[in-house]
Amino acid sequence: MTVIVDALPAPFDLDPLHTALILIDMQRDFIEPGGFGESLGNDVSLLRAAIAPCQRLLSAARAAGLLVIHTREGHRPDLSDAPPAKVQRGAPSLRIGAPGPMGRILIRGEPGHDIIPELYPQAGEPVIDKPGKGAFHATDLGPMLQYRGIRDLIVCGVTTEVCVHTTVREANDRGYRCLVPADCCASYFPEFHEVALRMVHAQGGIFGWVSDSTRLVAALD
Ligand code: C5J
Repeated sequence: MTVIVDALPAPFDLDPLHTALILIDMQRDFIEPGGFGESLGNDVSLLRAAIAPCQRLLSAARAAGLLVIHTREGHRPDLSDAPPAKVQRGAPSLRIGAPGPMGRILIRGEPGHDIIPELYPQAGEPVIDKPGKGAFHATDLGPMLQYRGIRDLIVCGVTTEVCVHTTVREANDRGYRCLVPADCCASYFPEFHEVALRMVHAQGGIFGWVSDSTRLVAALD
C-alpha cells in the first residue's frame, strides 16, 4: 500500500511497511527545566510546541504499523564515549556529566536522560542511545533499518537544526528518503527552525521533504 503525503518540494509517497518514524531526543534533558538544554542558556519551553503534534503522529504511525524508533543523546557515566571537545564546552559546573536537578547532565540512566512521559516508548519500540548529534554515528541504527527493510524515514524531534538535521543529512547520504513534519520538530531558536526546514526541501529536496503532522496523519488514516 502506498500513501501520498502533501509535502515540499513535491508530494511524498510512502509505504508504511517500509517506513520508520524516528523521534529524535525527546528527552527531559532538552525539554524540561534543569537539564542540558537549559544549562546551555536556552529557553526550553520553546521545545514544548512539538510535543502534541508528535503525540498525534506517533498514535497514527503506531496504528498504521510503522516501525517506531526513539533516540536519546547521552553518554556513559564514565564519559569514555564523550569527546573531550564536547565535554569541555560551557561553564564547568554545567557541563556534560555535572550534577543537576535531573541528575548528571546528559548521562545515560539519569532522570534527565529519559524520554518525556508524553512520548514514552511502548514495549518493543527500539531506543537508540547515541553519543553524537546524528542517530547513525556510533549506533546500530543502520543495520536495524536494513534488517527491517526500511526505505523511508519520517524524522521528528529536537532540535531541528542540530540532531534532527544531522540525522536527516546522515540518512540522505545513506540512501534513505526523509520526510520532516515541521510542527513535530522544534528549536531553541525559531529562526533556525525555519531556515533548517527550508534547507531540507530547497534545491529540489536536497536533503528531503517537509510536511506537517496534519497532512501525515490524514494520509496514514
Ligand atoms: C542538541 C539535540 N541540540 N538533540 N542536541 O545539542 O539537538
